[in-house]
Amino acid sequence: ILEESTHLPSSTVSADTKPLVGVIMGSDSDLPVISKGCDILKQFGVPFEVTIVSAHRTPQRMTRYAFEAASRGIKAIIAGAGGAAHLPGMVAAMTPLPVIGVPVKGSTLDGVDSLHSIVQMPRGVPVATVAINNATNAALLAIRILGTIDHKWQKEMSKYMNAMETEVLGKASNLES
Ligand code: RP5
Repeated sequence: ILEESTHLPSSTVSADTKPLVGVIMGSDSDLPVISKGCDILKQFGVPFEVTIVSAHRTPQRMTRYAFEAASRGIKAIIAGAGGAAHLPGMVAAMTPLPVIGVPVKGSTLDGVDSLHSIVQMPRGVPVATVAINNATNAALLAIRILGTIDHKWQKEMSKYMNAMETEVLGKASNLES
């Protein structure tokens, strides 16, 4: 059901590797933001798929995607959308998988519209919402979720955190010298 598009970053899924993370976005205009999350997934070597699924323009495709994701082996879904950002919430309503919402900043309301649309879910239907435009954190959270079922992702996350700490300590010592 996933269409490949030349406008999307290449997926790290080969014929014999099942994607563990599904990355979807409401429009190709979200791609500059969402591709940052794809970069992290690639960096960690997480098999993922990426495509466009619009809550408003392709509602049947969204429904099919949400209902089929778990049975296809997807463990977490990252959903980015802007404006009336209904995609993450609607997908969460139709799958038992964890859904991570990325509010994408549009041209008029600084992304607060997207943030509120995604974070203000009704009781019973959670969406883990990251900061506006922060697809990097969405990917890191997805990898932490994978770490609960496969220890290798926890080890990779620890390496990433150590490298981050080393980088900051290096900057601090440069500043102090
Ligand atoms: C949302 O509407 C998309 O996620 C996008 O952020 C926003 C605007 O879409 P385009 O008009 O740029 O395609 O559904």
